[in-house]
Amino acid sequence: MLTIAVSKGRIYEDALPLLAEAGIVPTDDPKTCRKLILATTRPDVQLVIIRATDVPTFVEYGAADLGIAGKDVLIEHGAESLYEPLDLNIACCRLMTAAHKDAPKLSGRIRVATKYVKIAQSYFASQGIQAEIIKLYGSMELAPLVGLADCIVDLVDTGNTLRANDLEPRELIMNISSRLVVNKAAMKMKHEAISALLTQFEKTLANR
Ligand code: PRT
Ligand code: MG
Repeated sequence: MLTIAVSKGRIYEDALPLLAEAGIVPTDDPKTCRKLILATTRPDVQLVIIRATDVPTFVEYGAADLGIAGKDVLIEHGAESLYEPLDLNIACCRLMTAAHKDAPKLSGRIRVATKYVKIAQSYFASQGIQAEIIKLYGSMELAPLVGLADCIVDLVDTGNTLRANDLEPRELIMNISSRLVVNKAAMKMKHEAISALLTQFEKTLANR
């Protein structure tokens, strides 16, 4: 049995066509079904539906053989213990700094609200900017509006969320896409099944 960890939401939606090309179609829809383990049309493959930030943990411990996770989550988690053989080029976005549209260019010692503490720390260090990082778990956009922080570090896709809150994107930190990750032991023990799947994904991606 191969177990693939996927998060509900945009990654799941973008991963479905890719999985389908490999003959993997879940027999339930996680939007309407509360099951956390989904069987698929392939009797040797099941999906586990978990929070995006938990995907590296499940794969690292071998609770899932494979996983699909955003590069943002992988970097923040520290994914040295995982193989990352494929950029799936799905759920693409940009990790950026953002500030109030009327705020001047940031300088001096600044306060930054983000859920990406590690990435933010190393980014501002690399820029020679003294930053105090404030960890938040969501609604980062609120922080500059209520004086909690001078800027935020968050994912931007259309920019609508920033605009709706009078913020604007400032510096690009990195481009983000979702990656396939593989447990190292599973890569050895289930080599045949996993490499067949990798080959199939590569073929689909090459045709896009
Ligand atoms: O939602 P939940 O708290 O369960 O977890 P999550 O937010 O980590 O999961 P989810 O499904 O929202 O995101 C999973 C992954 O999708 C992320 O780790 C990214 O790799 C990828 N991704 C791609 C995004 C976006 N695009 C994105 N736009 N994740 C989040 N956003 C959010 C962003 O944080 C901001 O709030 O969407 C908003 C900005 O979008 P625009 O279009 O308004 O710019
Ligand atoms: Mg979300």
